[in-house]
Amino acid sequence: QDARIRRALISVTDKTGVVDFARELVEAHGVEIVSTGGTARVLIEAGIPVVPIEEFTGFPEMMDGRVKTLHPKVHGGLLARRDLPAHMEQVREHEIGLIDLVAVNLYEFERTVADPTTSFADAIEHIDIGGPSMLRSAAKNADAVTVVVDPADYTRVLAEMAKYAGATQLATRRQLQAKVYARTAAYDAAIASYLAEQLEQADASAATTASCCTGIGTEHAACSVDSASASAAVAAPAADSSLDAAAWAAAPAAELTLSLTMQQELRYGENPHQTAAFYRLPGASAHSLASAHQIQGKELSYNNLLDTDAAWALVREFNEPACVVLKHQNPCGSAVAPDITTAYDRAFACDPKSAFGGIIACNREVPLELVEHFADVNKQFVEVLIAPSYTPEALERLKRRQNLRVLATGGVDTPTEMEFRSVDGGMLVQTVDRVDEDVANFSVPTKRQPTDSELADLLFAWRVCKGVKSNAILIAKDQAGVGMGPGQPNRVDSALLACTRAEDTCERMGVEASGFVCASDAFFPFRDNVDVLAEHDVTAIIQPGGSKRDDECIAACDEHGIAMVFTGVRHFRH
Ligand code: 93A
Repeated sequence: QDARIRRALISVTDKTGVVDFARELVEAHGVEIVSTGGTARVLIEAGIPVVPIEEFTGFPEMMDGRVKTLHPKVHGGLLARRDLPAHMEQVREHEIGLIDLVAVNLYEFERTVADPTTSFADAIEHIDIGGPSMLRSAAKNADAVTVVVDPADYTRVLAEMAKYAGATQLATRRQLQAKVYARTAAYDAAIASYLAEQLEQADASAATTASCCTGIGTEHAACSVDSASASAAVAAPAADSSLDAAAWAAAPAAELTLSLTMQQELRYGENPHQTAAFYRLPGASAHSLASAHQIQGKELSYNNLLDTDAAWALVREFNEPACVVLKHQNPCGSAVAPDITTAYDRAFACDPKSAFGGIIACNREVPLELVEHFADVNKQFVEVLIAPSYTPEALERLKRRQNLRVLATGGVDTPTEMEFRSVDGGMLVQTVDRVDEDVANFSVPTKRQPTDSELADLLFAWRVCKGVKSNAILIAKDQAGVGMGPGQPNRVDSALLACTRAEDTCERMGVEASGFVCASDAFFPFRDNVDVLAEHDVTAIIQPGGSKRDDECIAACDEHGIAMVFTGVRHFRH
């Protein structure tokens, strides 16, 4: 197509280089310049002839500039297909002037909201509507229209026009086209992220939280990562970066754009020679780790964050008071009890040796008594304590452990719905794993049904097992996780490990090693697991079922008098 540029529409907030660009368009190529208010003024002052936008559209700029270029004469002039006679007929009929080049850059929304003193109303006024619309129209019609969103491209366009008698090449227009949609997607992502953050802040200030909190890291004031450069360029259907997990799950977006907000620069990564930082996702749940407030203690490390995340994910699965002691991604202690201090005592008792240097997570307000138990009675060295809130007395007592990182989430809610993990050169995205299956759908294929107390322990173990690395086996007794077999590459080793730990726990506590129940995160491939568990006094098992050899396992259970529950759902955690 003839892409000679005869008319250009220039409307820019960043006026860098625009005068020289417009001057050369006019003087070297005889281009007619149409321009909006502020841009037109700058060009006219520089002595460049300009057709004001009002004259071009026959309509005044109105509503404080909210409506300047949103007019069919503009969008018709950009979108008309020069190769279709019907389009060109309509152009003539409605006296539309074709626009061959658009140079637009947008109201500076990102810069405006990066200033913490910006009001909400001011932020909204900085949402550019007309600019992105023109860019998108022009880019859609890149077969005929040259679109320049980046002032750095002015010289390139001029150079090409000089070479090709006032026209640009299709290959160039295609590159400029792609640049436009990347820019408008990043722009919308920044708006969505700002609005989601505002909603969260409103929620957070509505909720009652401990008073003396400071944010983890630099919170909100920190720089917003430019999605075009540093963005991990994942997630969120483009128009909505607030991570609508249900919408995404229904139709995973082919292209996902995510703008991440820097939450905290970390001293280093998993190891001291690795560089690391913590970013906040748009749509982070109100009581997520990313939303938590650090009340006191040393700076959180990369590994602290990983382990605290795993611990918090686990306790928020429980409605009743629950405590988890977590080390290296696995809950080495877990218990529920009528009160949170008892839950802590019982969780700690599961494995005091492993609890050294662990994370404590509680799903209830932490009272003084609990702090006294871990600090004075157990003298437990703790890396991080995370809970919805703390009583004033507990906070006072915690001050004596200056280094202990104490986090308040302000409440307990359901987790952020989407999960991201990186692989070499890529990103995996999934909806979050929750234990929300309906017990009514569980079945018991064995001759023996679990007793009420076995069933209560099975349901407890099933929840905790979700937080254990696969292959995961968890042995529970009296609503506490007494033995754990995490992360073995074969399930029977996990079972053996869990049973041994359970027996050690009982020996240490001076109680009989019996009345164990077992949860397995995925089905048993062979009956050998059942045989091992039976040998170690497990009387009831909960697992998904669905193995080719279920029949073998059911027969083994029946031989040993074990009751087994099938959940039909598995909870791998790799
Ligand atoms: O307020 S808008 O969303 N409505 C419009 O119709 C419109 N047209 C252009 N913003 C609009 N623009 C933007 O104005 C451009 O994207 C550009 O950033 C800015 C240039 O305004 P001025 O030429 O008055 O400085």
